[in-house]
Amino acid sequence: MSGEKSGRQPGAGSAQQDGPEAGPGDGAPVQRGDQAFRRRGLLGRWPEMTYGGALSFLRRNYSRDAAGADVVVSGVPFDNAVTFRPGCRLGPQAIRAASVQLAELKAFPFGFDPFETLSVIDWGDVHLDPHRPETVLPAIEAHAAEILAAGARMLTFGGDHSISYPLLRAHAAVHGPVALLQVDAHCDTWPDDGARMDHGTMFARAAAEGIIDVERSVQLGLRSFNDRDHGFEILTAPWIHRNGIAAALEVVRARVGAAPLYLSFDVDGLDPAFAPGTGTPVAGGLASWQALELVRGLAGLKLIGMDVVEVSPPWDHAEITALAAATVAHDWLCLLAEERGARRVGVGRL
Ligand SMILES: [Mn+2]
Repeated sequence: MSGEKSGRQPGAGSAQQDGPEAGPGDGAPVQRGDQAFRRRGLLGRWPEMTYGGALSFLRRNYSRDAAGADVVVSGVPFDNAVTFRPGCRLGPQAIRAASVQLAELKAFPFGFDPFETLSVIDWGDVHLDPHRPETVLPAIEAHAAEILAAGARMLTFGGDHSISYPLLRAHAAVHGPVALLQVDAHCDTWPDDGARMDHGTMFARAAAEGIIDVERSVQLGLRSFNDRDHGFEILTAPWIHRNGIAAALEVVRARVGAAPLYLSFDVDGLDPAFAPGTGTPVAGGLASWQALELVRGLAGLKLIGMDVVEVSPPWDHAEITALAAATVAHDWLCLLAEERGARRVGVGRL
């Protein structure tokens, strides 16, 4: 399922900056701008104005053809299931907009361009009718099933956290019960009768249905109290602050082992200082740098899918939250690029 070679990748390497640039080796004309719909092939990149152009995630091609794509990025603009402040239906657009600078240079700290080896498309947003709420979760699950059937992995932007439930159902249909790494302020395992549409209960339902293997799963960053742990390993935010991300990664690696790992990143796992743009903020959370260290430390695990949820642009300031969300997603893609042969090149003390 490797992507088609573009053959023209003047954006890679030294030609990324503005100004005169040598054409690629084959003498083809240099392309600039709006590669989200102008690029042929799924690999490589070329120069963009960071402040303009089509806002696909990381400037990848907009496409509804998952064949040949290693990863399909899509948005799920849905926030009917929130319990406090709404607005995260606008999350996918904001994450795409915040991703532009990450599409310019080689990835930090990896030292490679992930899109020389990893083919990624932006599928756009799943069309939903929030006024027929009974249709929403099945539509998300059907979307995910279609992508997974094409052999691609999914990177999905919410939307509120309830969207993880249909996504997990589709992933479990392919992989069996999956290990869940949930970064979150909240447990999201409050009582669920199987019919609720609630961003605070769906992991209790997922555990009860057996689509996640709680014995292999970790909730990380929590700072809300629940009398029941539902069998999850819970690493609270205070525990991480006292013990560090390296210790958290040891627990995660031991717990997950070789199981298929789905990463669900609720941006409210970050402290409100680092993610003000979310509907249910809780003080005392992770810093952006801790979240990035965590994601980068997942290399080598069986990474099957990721979602980033609860980014609510109306509550954001200076795109702080959207940028953090875009960056954790970008770094997860870099791990997949490493699987495909990209090699980390260190400059300076890393
Ligand atoms: Mn959550």
